[in-house]
Amino acid sequence: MDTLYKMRESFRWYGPNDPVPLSFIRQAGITDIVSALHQIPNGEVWPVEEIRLRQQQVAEAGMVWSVVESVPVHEHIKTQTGAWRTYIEHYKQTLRNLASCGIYCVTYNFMPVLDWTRTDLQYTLPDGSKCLRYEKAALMAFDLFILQREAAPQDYTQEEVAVARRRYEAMSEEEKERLTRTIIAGLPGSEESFTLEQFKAELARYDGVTPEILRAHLVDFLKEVCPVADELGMRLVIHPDDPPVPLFGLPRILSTAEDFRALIRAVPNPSNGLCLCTGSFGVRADNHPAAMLQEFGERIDFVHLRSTRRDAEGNYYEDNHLEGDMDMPAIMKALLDVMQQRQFRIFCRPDHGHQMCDDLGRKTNPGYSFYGRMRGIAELRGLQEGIAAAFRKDI
Ligand code: DNO
Repeated sequence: MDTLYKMRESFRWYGPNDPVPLSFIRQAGITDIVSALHQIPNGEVWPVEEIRLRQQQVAEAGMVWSVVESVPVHEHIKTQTGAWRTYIEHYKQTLRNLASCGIYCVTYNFMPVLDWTRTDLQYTLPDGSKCLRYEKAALMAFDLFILQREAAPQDYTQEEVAVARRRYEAMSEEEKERLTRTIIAGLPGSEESFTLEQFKAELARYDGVTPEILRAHLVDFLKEVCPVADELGMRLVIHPDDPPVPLFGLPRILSTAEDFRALIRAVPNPSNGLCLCTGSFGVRADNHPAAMLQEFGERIDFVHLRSTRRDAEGNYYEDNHLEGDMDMPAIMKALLDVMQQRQFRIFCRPDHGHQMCDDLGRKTNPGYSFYGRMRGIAELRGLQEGIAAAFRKDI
């Protein structure tokens, strides 16, 4: 059994301002930390001294900072405007600095304007815990009637507009404000937050940027940074679109297995990798995370384990890690198989968790409270042990 390659269990930590202390994370049995230098503005080089300082803080708590999530890609790189070439050079330098400190796995995403998006950060479940939820009618109501995006009516069917209108009319002023904040004020890790006017201006930068154009910009970016990462022995893992559907008329380019297939066809460099976020991909019934692990396992160095539960209206909420629509045993089995084939322990973290128990009364980063994630890793670890033990002949 000892020779089995198992998950390298990690937890996200937002740095010294994170309400969850490193000591708690260690007591959850975690060995590796996923972090980022959130204090550095997007597009700037991450200085070696600051990387070392974060490493030291993590080391003092008895763990290792192994994965960066994320080095954000500046909007100008995505739109190829302004100083985008300079930002690419900065990105390369940040990679060199990280590698010189012994950090080789870097997550990023190429979602325009907004990073991940939800409409409710406090959706109460029957057991009293709270989770993150995406409600399509609320998103449409925001787009059509709060933001009043000009092109929005063309993006929806008449039936959808009617649903959104009913939803909007039923909202209190307070609910409208909360929804607006939830969508544009920036979820943890997204680094950007906007007012309604700023948000409109940011969206306008993407007028005329089709998915094909955005994809070409991603390819151009990777053709620049991957050779550097290859040489440094690094892996750049792209995080999928969350949710994996178009929002606010923005192009989406990493929502399916075919999207990643196309990306490695265009940029076959070994450093071009995938962050398999089961919860993001799993929102679409046509995505199969276990099959993606089998197909892209060689390039997956980082896995987010999370399960969503969707309904027929296009809404979903984040369920307990072993519940919801994801076939977590199949995912875990595929993960174990890939790790044995590669003889490599893949970094995995329980992604998000319910706000529960003592965390209910605390201020927490949405999705990143402590107890829910601890429940998640405990269940996932148990699942892994069970599947691993089933390979044994002596029990
Ligand atoms: C949400 C996270 C995202 C993710 C970035 C990666 O919880 O999965 O914020 O870190 O999209 O670039």
